[in-house]
Amino acid sequence: SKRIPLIAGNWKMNFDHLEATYFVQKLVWLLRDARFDYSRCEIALMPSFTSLRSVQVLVEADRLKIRYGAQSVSVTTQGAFTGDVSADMIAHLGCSYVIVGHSERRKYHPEDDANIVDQVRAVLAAGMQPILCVGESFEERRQGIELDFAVGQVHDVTRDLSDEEAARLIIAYEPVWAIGTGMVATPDTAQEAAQAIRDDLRETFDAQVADTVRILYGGSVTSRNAVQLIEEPDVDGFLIGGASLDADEMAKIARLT
Ligand code: G2H
Repeated sequence: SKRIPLIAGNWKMNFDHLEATYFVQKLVWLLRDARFDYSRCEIALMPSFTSLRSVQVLVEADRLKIRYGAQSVSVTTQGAFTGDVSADMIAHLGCSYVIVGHSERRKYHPEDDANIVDQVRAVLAAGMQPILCVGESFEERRQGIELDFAVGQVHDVTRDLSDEEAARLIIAYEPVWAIGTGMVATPDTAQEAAQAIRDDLRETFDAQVADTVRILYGGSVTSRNAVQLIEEPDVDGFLIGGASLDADEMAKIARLT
């Protein structure tokens, strides 16, 4: 593929800052031991807000080639919003990415389409790349409308973006039925959705945008099932939850690219 793959670990609400720094050191050691070539693929970790500063200090002190980001962001820039964290605060911690619209956020927090569009804009304005999560539930798949649904979720966000903004998007196709369930999508299913999303980008933007945007697969990815998934032409990497809590798994998956 013309795109550099991205292997991103979504730690969700796991690891305090000490565990986070220990993990990063272990992962880097494993990759060094395997003589991993960082030009082959990008590796990113998404810790909790409370770990970001520790990860930044470690990455900068040791000049590590690991990237990192946050799991959500406020849609406002500053002010009386108790408990929220702004895009600039995240960017100033050296973050490259912010996950936006993960299905767990859509479910447990009132994150609707309008809010998700605003988060994407906030992340872009702060100079980072949003990892926009989309994907159908089992119900939509049962009705046979899964592709329209996932493409529609992407379209809700992209329709207001310029070509330059859209080119900086990363999209994660994460069917809700595959998240944390052990029911991974087949390579065909992942490719079909990624291709439908890319086709829609091609219709909405310059062809170059569609060729640039990385589309990840997420949902019960492990080093075993990743072998086949990464072969698909429109799957440009993974957003990994459970398996990203295991440094050996992350190193193995990165080495498949
Ligand atoms: C999907 C994924 C990471 P898991 O949420 O975003 O988690 O790999 O545990 O299914």
